[in-house]
Amino acid sequence: MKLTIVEYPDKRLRMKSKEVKSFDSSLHNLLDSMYPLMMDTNGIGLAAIQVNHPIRALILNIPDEDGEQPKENLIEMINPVITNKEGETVYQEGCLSVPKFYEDIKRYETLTVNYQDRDGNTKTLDAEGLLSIAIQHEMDHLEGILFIDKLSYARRKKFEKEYKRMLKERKSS
Ligand code: Y12
Ligand code: CO
Repeated sequence: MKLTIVEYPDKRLRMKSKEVKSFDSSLHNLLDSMYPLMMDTNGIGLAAIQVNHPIRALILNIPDEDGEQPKENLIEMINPVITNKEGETVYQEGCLSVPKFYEDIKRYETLTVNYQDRDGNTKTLDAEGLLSIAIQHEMDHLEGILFIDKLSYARRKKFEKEYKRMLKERKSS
């Protein structure tokens, strides 16, 4: 399946993703196609809505201590729900749908998430560190929320100005 990343300010990123009810080959094909795209673009997380499939599915592959992202570490989450969240942490986030921009964002430090795997089996995961942050970032995509929505008014204004300039430069080169 040929997939491309939908980029801000595309309105498709603002849709609320639908619950996955069929754990069939079309879901598996989508997940199988998202993985190489995420790896080729140096991503650590990608939600299906970012490739124009507004369903509650996301993938994550957090780099290990050597900075490697072996496929064994790939996590596929379908219909995730956060059941517990604690603490506070700030991390400089980026997003494949908002290229070239990184901003400090406040998130919960740890969380527990219930989800289904690609075959519909129920799972529970306790997450901390970058995994916890990435889960929250990707789950926001399922609600049509982007990390830039969490910026202060002044930071957002600055971002919009710089992003517009970046898009213009990209168009002309
Ligand atoms: C912390 C950090 C990231 C997340 C959410 C997942 N975000 C990403 O995976 C972002 C990846 C990304 C990759 C880029 O590199 C390429 O596109 C080749 C990138 O660079 C450019 O756009 C030039 C930006 C972002 C949650 C928590
Ligand atoms: Co993102």
